[in-house]
Amino acid sequence: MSKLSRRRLITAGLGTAAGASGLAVAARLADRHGLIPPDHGGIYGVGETVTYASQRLLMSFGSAARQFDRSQITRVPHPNYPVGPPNDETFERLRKENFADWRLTVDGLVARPTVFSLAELKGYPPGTHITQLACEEGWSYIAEWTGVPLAHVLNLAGVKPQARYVVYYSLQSGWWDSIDMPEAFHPQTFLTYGMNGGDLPVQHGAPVRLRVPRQLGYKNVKHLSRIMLTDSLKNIGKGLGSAAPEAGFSWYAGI
Ligand SMILES: Nc1nc2c(c(=O)[nH]1)N[C@H]1C(S)=C(S)[C@@H](COP(=O)(O)O)O[C@H]1N2
Ligand SMILES: [Mo]
Repeated sequence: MSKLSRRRLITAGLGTAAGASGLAVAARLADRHGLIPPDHGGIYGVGETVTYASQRLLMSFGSAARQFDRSQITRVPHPNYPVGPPNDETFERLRKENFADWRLTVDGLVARPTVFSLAELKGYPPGTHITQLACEEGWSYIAEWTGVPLAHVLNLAGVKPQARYVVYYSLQSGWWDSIDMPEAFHPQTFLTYGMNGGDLPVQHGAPVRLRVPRQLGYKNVKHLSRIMLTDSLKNIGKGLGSAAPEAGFSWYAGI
């Protein structure tokens, strides 16, 4: 069966199941096709599974986040820190030296675990896009982002076929999240080191933040330190895929 007709069949199946026999059947179908988000048992439950599965099947594989004109860039973007920017000694030392000693570790299910410096990341062919960062609280801003597509770095490290999620950690304790492989390899998903033509400001995530423009602000973790590939999120944190669902937010935050 061709990929498209198979997808159409699954989608039709999901829709019918959700309408006719209840959401539980749709969830079972989603499970069979690897479309169960890691936080499916949380307060969003089955409905959350259907949102994730439908978006993944219907539109998200190839779709792109909306891009804007340079004239639409927000003059004063809003930095958001529910708990304040990192102010520990380690971060201050890195910052004073313009992050020369900062390193990004890429490990887990990769053929070649690798450590990257900021200069190395800046040496790869850069990507840019003018996209909106939208917070779940309702505010948003538009900026031009520059970085290396995450796909490039993942390909350098060599993702093993059994990898299903990319987990990413911040230097700021308590901040970590994860995305699935379609999101990780999406061309707009960047390891972002530049914003509006300059370096990424500290309050927006220096030296590098993950920019996931197809998902809400909280997935865009700042001050990255480590990227880890895994086939399961079960043994990480509370097993819900990120710190966000532990606080009541959805793991999949597609917009
Ligand atoms: N390390 C870290 N990453 C973070 C946050 C944070 O407090 N610390 N806040 C998140 C939230 S809730 C949002 S909406 C965006 C805000 O990005 P901004 O500061 O560029 O507006 O960053 C996300 N990434
Ligand atoms: Mo947010």
